[in-house]
Amino acid sequence: MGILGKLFGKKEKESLDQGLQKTKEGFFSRITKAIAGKSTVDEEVLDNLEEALVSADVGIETTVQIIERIEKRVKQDKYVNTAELNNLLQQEIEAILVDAPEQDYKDFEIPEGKKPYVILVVGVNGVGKTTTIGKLAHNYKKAGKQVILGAADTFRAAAVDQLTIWSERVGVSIVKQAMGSDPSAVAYDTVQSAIAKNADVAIIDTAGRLHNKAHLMDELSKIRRVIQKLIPQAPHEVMLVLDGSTGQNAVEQAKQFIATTDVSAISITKLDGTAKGGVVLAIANQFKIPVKYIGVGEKIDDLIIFDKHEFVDSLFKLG
Ligand SMILES: Nc1nc2c(ncn2[C@@H]2O[C@H](COP(=O)(O)OP(=O)(O)OP(=O)(O)O)[C@@H](O)[C@H]2O)c(=O)[nH]1
Ligand SMILES: [Mg+2]
Repeated sequence: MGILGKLFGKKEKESLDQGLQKTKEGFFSRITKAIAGKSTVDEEVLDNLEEALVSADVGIETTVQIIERIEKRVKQDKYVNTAELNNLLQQEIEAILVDAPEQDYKDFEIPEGKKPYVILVVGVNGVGKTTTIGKLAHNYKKAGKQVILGAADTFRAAAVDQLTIWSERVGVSIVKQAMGSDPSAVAYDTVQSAIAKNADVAIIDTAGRLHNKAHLMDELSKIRRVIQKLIPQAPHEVMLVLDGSTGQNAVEQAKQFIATTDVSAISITKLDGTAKGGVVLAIANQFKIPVKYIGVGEKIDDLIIFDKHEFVDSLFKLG
């Protein structure tokens, strides 16, 4: 309770509510429509609800699970009126979302014996990797941690510049090399520097890539192997960043990335300004990999720790 109580303060809840505004509006109008004019939860309501969830980007797999659970509850409780449906939905949705086994990250603490904690950030082009790294670095720094960023996206000069700007904004150091140099060499340098400086966290940025480009996926494996020469257990975290505003596309990307690389955590960005936030439910249910953070804006403070209870609560709260 202590941890959550502290992190999920009023400010976090407000930015979550605000970030989910468009999704909430869409989600709600659909659910309200699904039960309009009905008093009990019958077959027709369930059908409508199923359709509402699918069109709210919850995805078929996850929707089917939710509907099955609601059906079961309705059978058990015999008579469920539509007024109770929101509550029931909220409970059943929360129950199928994955929680991270370890909760340290909610406090931006480093797990025992994992210093420097090495995070490798991966994903498709333009999903928000570099921005998420900047926000993460800010949060770790706020928690009193020493952070080093590694600019292993050497594909474009602008990529290194962008991460450099974030490092200055946050006030953390950065390891970089010339554009076009070997990304694994930059990753190695970053981890080596983190060890030398006794830093707490090293966050490595990578170039955007598609899962079906074999040579680019091999490059990720190489980064991993090279880092392991310094710390055998590293990277401690491989963070897949997904753009929530792409809806089911983000689910597809997750599927492909998870199949080809050892993803251990997920961040979902750009939930502000999209009505497709229901996709978070699909991702947090389907992959058994914890969604750790969500992005609700471009600014340094626009990263929120994903907490399934708070997320579902915000989703169902209108106004
Ligand atoms: N509205 C909004 N914009 C975001 C969010 N996260 C990132 N962005 C924006 O998305 C755009 C792409 O972000 P980057 O961080 O450069 O994405 P990237 O994955 O590093 O891109 P590449 O390095 O080109 O693959 C930028 O304009 C960011 O400001 C978010 O949570 N909300
Ligand atoms: Mg980038």
